[in-house]
Amino acid sequence: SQKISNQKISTQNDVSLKNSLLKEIDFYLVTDSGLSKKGTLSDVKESVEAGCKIIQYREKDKSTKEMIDEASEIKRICGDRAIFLVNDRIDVALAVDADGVHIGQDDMPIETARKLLGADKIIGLTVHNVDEAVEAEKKGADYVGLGSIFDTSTKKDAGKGIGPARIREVKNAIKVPVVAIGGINKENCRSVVENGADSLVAISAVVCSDDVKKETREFIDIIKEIKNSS
Ligand code: 3NM
Repeated sequence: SQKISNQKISTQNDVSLKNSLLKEIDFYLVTDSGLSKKGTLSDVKESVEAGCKIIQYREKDKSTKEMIDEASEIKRICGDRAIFLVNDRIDVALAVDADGVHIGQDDMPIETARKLLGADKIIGLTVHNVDEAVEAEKKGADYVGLGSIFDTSTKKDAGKGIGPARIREVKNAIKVPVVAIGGINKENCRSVVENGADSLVAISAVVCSDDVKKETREFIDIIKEIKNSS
């Protein structure tokens, strides 16, 4: 597979390339400064060094100025090695020229986000079921985040886990990549990948550990191994 660096440039205005680029990702890191042991910047650095190819900056407790400073630092760390998305805050994504955003069902409507960001940027949308996933694809989402797969305490309003079988239902209904999120750890991630997830997010399982680099590496190895054997 081509290096992310070449593809990041050639994704411009090409939906199918964006799609194949996103499908290549195994492990997807979402930051959480509240849970992090060593801080968001350290987590991003270690995870990217371990081979993580996509970072989502998710920050709920900092000022806009602090977020812009941190986001530009994350963008620098990602460089050509990883895609850099900002959760929810289209303004922050635009301010630092991130690769795109990840938004939820109650955030800015996807059509509005697309108008502000343009065709080149990646937009991911959180969905919980087949109907929302089909709708997300129709409205131009480049990927969907499906959750919460298992129960989790990381996101207070995540609701009960929908179970990994839902991943297969959603995969069968849409063409854009499906990113699984919520309560995923190294023990239960097998069922997530076997049910067709293109990639998966683990927040607490990675940022609460003493060695983010090692945890990321292990997730990537496990996911690759399962994908290659199925
Ligand atoms: N979104 P952990 S669950 C940020 O269901 C987020 O949409 C979710 O953290 C959703 O890996 C979640 O620690 C938290 O469970 C995921």
